[in-house]
Amino acid sequence: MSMKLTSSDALLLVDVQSDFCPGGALAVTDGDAVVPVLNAWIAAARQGGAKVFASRDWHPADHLSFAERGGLWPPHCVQNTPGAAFHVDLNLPEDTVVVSKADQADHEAYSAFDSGELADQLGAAGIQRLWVGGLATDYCVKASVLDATQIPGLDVHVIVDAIRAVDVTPGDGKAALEAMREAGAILEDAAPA
Ligand code: VGL
Ligand code: ZN
Repeated sequence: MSMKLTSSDALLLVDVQSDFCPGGALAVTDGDAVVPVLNAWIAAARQGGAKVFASRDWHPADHLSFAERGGLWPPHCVQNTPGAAFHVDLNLPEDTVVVSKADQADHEAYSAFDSGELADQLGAAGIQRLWVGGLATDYCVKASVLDATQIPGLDVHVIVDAIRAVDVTPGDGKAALEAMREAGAILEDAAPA
């Protein structure tokens, strides 16, 4: 089955940043494998007049999630560093709306909906279906998808072959998929048209 996008669709690319890809500070196994899949969805979005949103983890150098402050993670996605850049092969359209998150030192935000701006923008654009892919399945994709399922009238589709998990504990990615499905998200296997 293939999927046509229209102007009431939006694509949300979650944190497709160098630090989450092989060679990066917080590399997700096979993280860069999402890029060609998402490029096909971006092409379909452009063709159908769908909006493209790209979230980015955008931490100050002293973010509370970093190990030196007792957090879970090595320093990653520090604002204005190469590791925080979107993957070079991701074909972001010029009119992509960039959603920065977790940009305050003392606040963690895994969800692209944390500030409330993204939900407002989807509402203002009359978006009825949201297609989500990116990194990582068990953190920012999951948190963003769970928030999206709370928005009335929005159908949320997770592009299963366009996400990869950190899997701090084996099985985390699988459990995240199940949690997203239980929250009402549709786990989508279709290719874009
Ligand atoms: C993420 C861990 C730490 C993510 C962000 O984008 O999934 N994971 N910060
Ligand atoms: Zn982070």
